[in-house]
Amino acid sequence: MSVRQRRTLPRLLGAALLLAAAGISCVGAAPLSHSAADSTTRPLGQVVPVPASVTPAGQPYTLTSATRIRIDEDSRDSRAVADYLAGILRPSTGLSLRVVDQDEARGGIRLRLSGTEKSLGDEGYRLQSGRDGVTLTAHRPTGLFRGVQTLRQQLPAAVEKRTRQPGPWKVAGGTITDTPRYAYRGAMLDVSRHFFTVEQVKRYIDQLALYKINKLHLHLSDDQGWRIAIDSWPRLATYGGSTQVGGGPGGHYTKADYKEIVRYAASRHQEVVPEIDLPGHTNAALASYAELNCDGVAPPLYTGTAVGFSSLCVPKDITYDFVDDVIRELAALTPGKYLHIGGDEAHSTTHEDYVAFMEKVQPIVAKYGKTVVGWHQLTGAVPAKGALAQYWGLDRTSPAEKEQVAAAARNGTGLILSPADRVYLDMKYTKDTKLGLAWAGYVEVQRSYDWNPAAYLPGAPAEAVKGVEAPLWTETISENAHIDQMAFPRLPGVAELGWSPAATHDWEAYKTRLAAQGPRFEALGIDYYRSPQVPWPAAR
Ligand code: TNX
Repeated sequence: MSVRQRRTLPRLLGAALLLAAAGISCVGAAPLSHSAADSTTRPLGQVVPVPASVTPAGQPYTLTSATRIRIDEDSRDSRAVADYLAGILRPSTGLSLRVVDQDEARGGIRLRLSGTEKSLGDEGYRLQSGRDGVTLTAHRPTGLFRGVQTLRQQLPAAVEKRTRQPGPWKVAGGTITDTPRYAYRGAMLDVSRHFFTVEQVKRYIDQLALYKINKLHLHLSDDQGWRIAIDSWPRLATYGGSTQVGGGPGGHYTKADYKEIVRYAASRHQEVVPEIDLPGHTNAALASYAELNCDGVAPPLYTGTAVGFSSLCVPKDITYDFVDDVIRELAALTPGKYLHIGGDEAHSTTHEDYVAFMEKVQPIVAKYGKTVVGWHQLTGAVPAKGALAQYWGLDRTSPAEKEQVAAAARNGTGLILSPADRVYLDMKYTKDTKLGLAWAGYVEVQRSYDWNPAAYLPGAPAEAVKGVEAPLWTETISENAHIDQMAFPRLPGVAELGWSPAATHDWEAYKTRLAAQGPRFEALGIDYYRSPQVPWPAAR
């Protein structure tokens, strides 16, 4: 299917949905009404993120009591993906969907790992669907997992419910071949301003998985709370983690808790990127250990929302013993490649001290085998070779600051794009949004979707852009429902910017596909923001 055809199809579907919402029925492949939409086959490729290539053809596949999930013999990774898929499909369909070796059945859903399909890369997959079955092919297990998300979204939204639902369960016929635009597609959760339990983090991980996000960045320390146990400095967690914004009890992850988050993220093919924010945003640490302060006096714990008032003591040797211990212990808990050292808003650190600090600290990250990520202020020092800078500027950021980041990018520093006035999930949608902040302006759904990461930062080469990330700062966010309201529906748009080819970018087409996610959010219990910019199907 050509790009042009791919882009026309969503428009036609959008028109059909609008007609349906108005109670006008039409004949054809498109849904006739919302309730019919749920039991009608979703056109191939009407998913988020939109696949790179979609070729509808032939008959749909219908799941039945005879359907098996077939895997290659001896592949533990395929079995894990198969069990995950079965776990999603069984409660709603009521089907047994036994996982079997591929030779034990025919047709059905086949998960196939192929050593020769190298062009699918680490995360790509091919989905072939027809009357006899659905085959997902990938070069790596992660590709199968990403393909499963597409398969899930091809099925009616009710498949996401945890109780038995009426079928039929059809997957449109044809072929999807799909690989990501960017290798880094992240979401950040600030567990410092408000603490979130392991269960809450897992819930978010599951939501991110549906949109093919592959990095979970955890902001583990800030002025208001230190959230990870460090054995060599125990008071960081026990005292520094004992409160949060507003003065609640806070909390921290034991090492076992943290390993469980990392394990769970890995089971959803996500890499955890831990962040210890340095040298600013460190009041919780400074309050826990008087000796870390230049004057030797520990400040009180902090439960407000100001930024930029704290700094580690750059000239003191003990500062680097502290940083070495923390990074060593955190790196040991981190199977992933990256370790984020923050570096933002160090307004209480002089420029000279900041540069000196980063010069000493970045080699510590390398010593423990990790690659540095820092907020883009890191480009005001000398970023280590291979480091990534996370750009969180906005339209009104000064040309000089933008150029500093662009120059670093031209010099080999990779960029993760998180422009605050586009993808900060804590920004209010409009003046009426109850939660969130507005310092970067209001960010409605279209604004968060409608930009091009490759051409966003003037003077930065497109190849320097390694991906996108949507941060969720939590000064005003303390419950699952708050996460839902702010992340949905903006997060799927950021996920699409990270995954889908630039040629597919089209707000009109996207908003129709996003609208179709509404019933899925509901089935998943996600309390999303009903943006008036999106033609959500009429409520039943
Ligand atoms: C800026 S973005 C911050 C955070 C705040 C956030 C609130 C960044 C690197 N620093 O400390 O939580 O704004 O939107």
